[in-house]
Amino acid sequence: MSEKFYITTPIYYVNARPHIGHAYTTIACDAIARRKRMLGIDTFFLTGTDEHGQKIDRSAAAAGKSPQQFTDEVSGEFRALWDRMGISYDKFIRTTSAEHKRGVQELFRTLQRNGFIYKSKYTGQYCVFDELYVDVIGPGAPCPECGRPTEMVSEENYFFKLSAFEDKLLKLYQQPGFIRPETRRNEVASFVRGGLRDLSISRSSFKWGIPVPDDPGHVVYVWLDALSNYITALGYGSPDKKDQGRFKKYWPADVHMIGKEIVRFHCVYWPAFLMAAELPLPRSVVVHGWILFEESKMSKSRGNIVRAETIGEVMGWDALRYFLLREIVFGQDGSFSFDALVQRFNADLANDLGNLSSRTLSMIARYFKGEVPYPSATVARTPGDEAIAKHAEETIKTFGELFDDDQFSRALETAWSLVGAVNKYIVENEPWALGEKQDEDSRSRLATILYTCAEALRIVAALTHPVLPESTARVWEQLGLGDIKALKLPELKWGQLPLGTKLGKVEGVFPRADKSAIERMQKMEEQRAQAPATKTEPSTAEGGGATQPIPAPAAEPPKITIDDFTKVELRVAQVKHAEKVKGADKLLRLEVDLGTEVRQIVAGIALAYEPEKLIGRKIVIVANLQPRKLRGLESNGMLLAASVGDGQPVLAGFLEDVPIGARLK
Ligand code: ME8
Repeated sequence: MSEKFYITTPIYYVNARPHIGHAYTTIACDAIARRKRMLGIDTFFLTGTDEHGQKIDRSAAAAGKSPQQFTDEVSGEFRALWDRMGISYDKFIRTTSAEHKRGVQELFRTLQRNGFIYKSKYTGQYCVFDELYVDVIGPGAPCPECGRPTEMVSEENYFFKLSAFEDKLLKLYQQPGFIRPETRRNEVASFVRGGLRDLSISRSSFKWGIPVPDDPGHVVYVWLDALSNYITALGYGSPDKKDQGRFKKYWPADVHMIGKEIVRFHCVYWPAFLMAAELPLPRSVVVHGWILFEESKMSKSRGNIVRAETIGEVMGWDALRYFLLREIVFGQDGSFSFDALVQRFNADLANDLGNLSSRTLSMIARYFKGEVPYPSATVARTPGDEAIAKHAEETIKTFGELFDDDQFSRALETAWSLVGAVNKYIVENEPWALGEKQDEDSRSRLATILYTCAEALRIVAALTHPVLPESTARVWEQLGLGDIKALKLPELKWGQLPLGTKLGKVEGVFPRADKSAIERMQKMEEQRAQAPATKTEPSTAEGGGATQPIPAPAAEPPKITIDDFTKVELRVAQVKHAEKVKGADKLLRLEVDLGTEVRQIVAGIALAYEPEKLIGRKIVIVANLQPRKLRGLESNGMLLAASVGDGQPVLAGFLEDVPIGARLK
């Protein structure tokens, strides 16, 4: 292993508020980074936000904000959450920062200089949701990745010669450990074997991106922009010597941690860009599965999200960290439920570790005036004492091997096997009975037992600190050991607990959660789901502390009768003409055909739809709405659209063909 360690999370799209799916990747990286630091390795942990591209441009527009204002707010939320959770990142990169822009332009120039970029016309389908060029035919054809309708793009673009890298990439995948777990390798290799086409790496029909050097009519394709964060954050492209030094020191990355849906970008596009730029390749791409909630991937677009704040506020951050790393087999999908969270917390933390800690420490406080007792030199040790010491030594070894192989769940399982063994040892040895006796042999025996328990507790706390940073730091202090950060993991072995150490104040670390905890969490999430999107406070430059307010419950909408409903005349109309309304960013003037007449409607969809793309589209309108004037133009009806995310309109439509003028009932 190298003496430095560079680990990255993906940078998160700011079109969604952070949820525990995002927290999962971040927590896993945080745990790894913490362990590396404890091992004495010079570690750099990067996270940040992905803020350019058409998807973000549209989300901002739908929220009625400028892209900069919108991205400032949501990026601030991510950062504030990581700060609240105590995520130990070394740098939080934003793709809208000057250093990143400079680095991306430098990479673009390098690719150009090395002859891997040419200009050509791109005509084809594009999935805005995945920010991906897709091989499907026809307007609205579903994206093969996510199933959403794709959009036709016909632009003069810059292309990257991806096709030149097929063989080199296939060779790269042969390198053991480049893609982890192994199972993901075949998937990527077969994609590459299927043939690679050159990749369009610029867009010219919108502006929210990094301008292509010397051709500002184009912005850099958002994935080239985003992937470059891994090097720009270190200082790639900077004229500053210090930045250059940091880049030289930490690049290549040791681990790019990603979710399984973005493997292609990290294992095909990214190494190809780096090869073309003659830069070293990352040592590994580590792929995890999805957190499922209510049976499907937790995501904003499905609306099935759970916020980390809810769990942190009710159960504590360590509960969330422990649950995600213990319950989910890393690499596979795993389900989240409040019941499972509370069950796991009570069984492993409140009962097993909590009991070991409180029983051991309170007996030392009670029987030895709060000082770590000296194991007896006169009364013989039992095989039971020896077995615990041996078990602890083995745990140090196996925990490390499993953890360093990304098998967090199994690593924690081994630590809990030690916890279980010590709890059993306590029951078998009944220290409380010995505590009642005053004879020297009983005191000596008691000293050995409690020393054994305290030493095992110390080892469990040391090993699990990367997963349970807050609570193990408290256990450490209660053991009288001061700041756990001073611990050097490579030196950890049995028998180092200093004798006679004065314990800190002994108190419970994991209070048991009851049913009301589940109800509270569910209620908090229901309230959030019902409430309209709350305005979020941008965080300070240092992130820090801002919590999202818990919105008040929304009132139940009143029920209406069928007669009320039939008063609303909903009809199919076809857009004949569409144009922007001068001086109003959000408005489009539409002429729509109802079969019997052509009407003028003024609609607030200009930020989400380009007028030309609406021509010929069949939409649904409320035909009997009283006319009203908008910007001096009469609007005679209202079109129907779903309001998604932060209010982005998505027009209602039909999968089958429907005649113009048909009524909806
Ligand atoms: O993909 N379960 O950003 P993103 C597990 N900006 N992990 C989940 C998850 C879930 N339900 N939902 C999200 C992007 N994630 C790009 C990355 S990198 C150069 C650019 C995790 O915000 C998953 O790891 O949509 C995913 O890879 C990451 O969040 C970022 O998702």
